Amino acid sequence: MKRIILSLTMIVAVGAIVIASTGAFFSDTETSTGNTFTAGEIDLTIDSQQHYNGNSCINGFWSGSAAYPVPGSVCFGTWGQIDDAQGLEGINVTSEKFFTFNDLKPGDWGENTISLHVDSNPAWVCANIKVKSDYDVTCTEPEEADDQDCSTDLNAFNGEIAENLSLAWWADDGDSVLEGNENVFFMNGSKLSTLLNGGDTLKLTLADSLQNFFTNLNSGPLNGGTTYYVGMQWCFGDMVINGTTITCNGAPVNNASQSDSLTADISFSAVQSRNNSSFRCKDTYKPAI
Ligand SMILES: [Ca+2]
Ligand SMILES: [Ca+2]
Ligand SMILES: [Ca+2]
Ligand SMILES: [Ca+2]
Repeated sequence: MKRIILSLTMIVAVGAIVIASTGAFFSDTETSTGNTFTAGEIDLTIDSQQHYNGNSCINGFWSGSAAYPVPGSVCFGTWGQIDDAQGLEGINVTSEKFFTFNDLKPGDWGENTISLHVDSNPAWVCANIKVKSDYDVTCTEPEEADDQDCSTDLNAFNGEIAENLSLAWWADDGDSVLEGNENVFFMNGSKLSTLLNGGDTLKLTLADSLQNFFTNLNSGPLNGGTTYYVGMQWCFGDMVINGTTITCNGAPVNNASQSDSLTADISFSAVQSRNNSSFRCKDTYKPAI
C-alpha cells in the first residue's frame, strides 16, 4: 500500500514537469520609439488693479473724483502680469508692490483686485503675508500722549498700524465689487494684528486638498488656464461688511499710529495637484465655515 502511494506521487511529479515544459513563451515585439518626458508647467502669474478711496490707478496715474489720492498724481499699484513664482516655499521678491502708501489717514480705504493665473496645469495655491516691520518711526508730541511705548527702533514691532488696519478678501469675479455670491475670507473686516495672532506671518489657503476659497470652501485645485480674482480690501480703521456694503470708520484710530509704518511681503505660490492629492497649505488662519 505504501509503495503504491509513492508511485502515484512520482507520476504526479513527472506529470507536472511535462506540463511545465509545454508552457512555451509566445513572443512578439512592438517597439514604441521616440518616447519623451517633458515636464509640465506650474507657472503662476499675477496682476493687480488698485483702488484707493474710490479712485483708480490707471496707467500709472490716479483717476477719479475723490480728492485724495490726488487725481493725476502717480500711482504704482496697478500692474500687468508678474511671473516670478518660485514654488511653494519660495518668497517672491518683485519690484512691484500691491500697496505703497506713505500718507495714510484714519478712514482711508482701498482695494486691490489681483488676478491669479496658473498656466495649463491644475494647482494648489496658497497665500502668505509676512510682516517685515511695524514700528513707530518717529514719536510726535500728540502720538506720545496716546502711545506710551513709542520708540524709533525699527525692530521694536510696537507700531500701531497692524492693530488699526482692517482687511477683507473675497473671491471676486474681476469687477472689483463685492457681490452676494462671492465668498468673503475675513468676516467683518478683521484687524491685521488679530489675524497675525501674535506672530508676524499670516498664511492662507486659496485652494488645497481640504478647502477652496473660490468654490465656497469645497476642496479642489485651481484649474489651469483659468483666471481667478481676489478682491483685497483694506481700511485704516474699523471695517464693517453689511451684506455686500463695506464701510470704513476711522474714528477709533487715535494719534498712537501717527507717522508709524508697516511693511509686509505678500506672496502667492502654486504647486502641482496631480500626484499630490493630500497637499495642505500651512495656513495660520481658517475662514469660518
Ligand atoms: Ca509714530
Ligand atoms: Ca507704539
Ligand atoms: Ca465682484
Ligand atoms: Ca505709534
